[in-house]
Amino acid sequence: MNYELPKGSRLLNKEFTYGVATSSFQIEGGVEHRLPCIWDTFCATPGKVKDGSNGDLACDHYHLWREDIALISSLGVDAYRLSIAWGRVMNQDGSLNQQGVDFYIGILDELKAKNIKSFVTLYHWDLPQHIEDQGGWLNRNTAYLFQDYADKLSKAFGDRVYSYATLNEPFCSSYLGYEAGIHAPGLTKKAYGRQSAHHLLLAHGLAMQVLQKNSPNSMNGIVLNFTPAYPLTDSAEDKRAAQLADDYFNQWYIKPVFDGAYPDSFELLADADKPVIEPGDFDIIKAPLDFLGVNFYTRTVYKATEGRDFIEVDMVDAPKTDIGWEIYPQAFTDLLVSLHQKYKLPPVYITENGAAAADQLHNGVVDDQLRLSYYQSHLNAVHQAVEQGVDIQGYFAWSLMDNFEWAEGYLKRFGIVYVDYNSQQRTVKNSGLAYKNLISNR
Ligand code: GBH
Repeated sequence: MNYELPKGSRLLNKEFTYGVATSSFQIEGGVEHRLPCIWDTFCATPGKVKDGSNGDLACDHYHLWREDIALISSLGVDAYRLSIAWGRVMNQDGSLNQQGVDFYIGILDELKAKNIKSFVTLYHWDLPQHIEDQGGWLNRNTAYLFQDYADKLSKAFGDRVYSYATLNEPFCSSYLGYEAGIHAPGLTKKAYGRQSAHHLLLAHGLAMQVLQKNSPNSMNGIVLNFTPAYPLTDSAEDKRAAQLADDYFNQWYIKPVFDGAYPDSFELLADADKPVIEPGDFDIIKAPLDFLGVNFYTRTVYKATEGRDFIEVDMVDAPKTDIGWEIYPQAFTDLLVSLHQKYKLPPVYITENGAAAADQLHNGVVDDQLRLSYYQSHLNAVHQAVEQGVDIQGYFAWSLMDNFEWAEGYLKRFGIVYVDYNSQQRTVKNSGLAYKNLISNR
């Protein structure tokens, strides 16, 4: 089993970084050793998470982290992307929780000992509940609390971290959390989505200031997700619909970071939906980055419709993963090339890419053909973007192992390693064995 790439591809270069990714709430468990967060509350609200599950145990990584790092090391990867649970390292009074800090220091030191680069994300959606109780990301002060957290933690970590990302996917935190209600905290108001997005972006800029000061030798940036928008037909109406959707879901989060402005279609917002923006905010938000993390899974197709800017079209006959997302690798290449054309990008890392599949363990083997072919076609798509001039330096598989898939609970599996949730046994899937071969054959 192996993934094939064209001879001479940059993706076969030893300098190209291969990694695996996880996030705190999705794998750690160890809930009694941290503050409650908005996802604990959301999970406890009936009807929000499909299987009624929660993150109390998850993959029990809180206790199994040494074994998990040995597993990561056995895959031969160059890097591991993890996130920090804010409420594990900070107390409610804003002081550091040394026990939580030591938990992550243990991980960072073990990674270093195994020669694995640490890519640390400071916020992957698990906002401490007491901060949500003060308005969460609707409260401007949360951006300053985040800066303070980033400041204290990066001082405590010293020079252990190879790369910091401020936020993972502010689109998900703001739109899914405060506007569509699919994620915690489950609010549903357009004005909330837009205001929380602005405060998240501000939090990113404020955190960049302290990271660049406290940790000048680490590579600091942000991780954004993109779901490229395609028009159903070539009609001017459908093209406009796709363009507006692209602005709303994608460019909204990257344009402020690189250009210090929202897309022009910001002006289409009703006044009541426009976020409060203070003078100087964009100067903070557009802090220079050492890298941009790009997460990609799928595309969405849109058409024009009466009375709305756009409406999503379900591509009924298209190939899809087990979570219903269309498999369309060309969108990955097109996305990377278009970002490169639109913005003055720093080096790009693909910080997440992967597929959900209905995996089964048979005699110690998980033959995940769908995921194997997904990774093959998407590695090719990254190669194509490199060929077209995009400076892509690395690629992380989402995810190291099956884990808590947010509103889908444990029903959807994204790992290249299978997790038996009864025994907590891990089994490398065939997609993971192929990844290991690709990396070692470079
Ligand atoms: C990532 O989010 C997360 O960072 C990670 O924690 C998560 O486990 C992983 O993806 C898998 O979900 O929702 O049908 O409209 C990705 C979030 C996925 C949001 C694609 C937009 C568009 C398809 N994005 N989604 S749909």
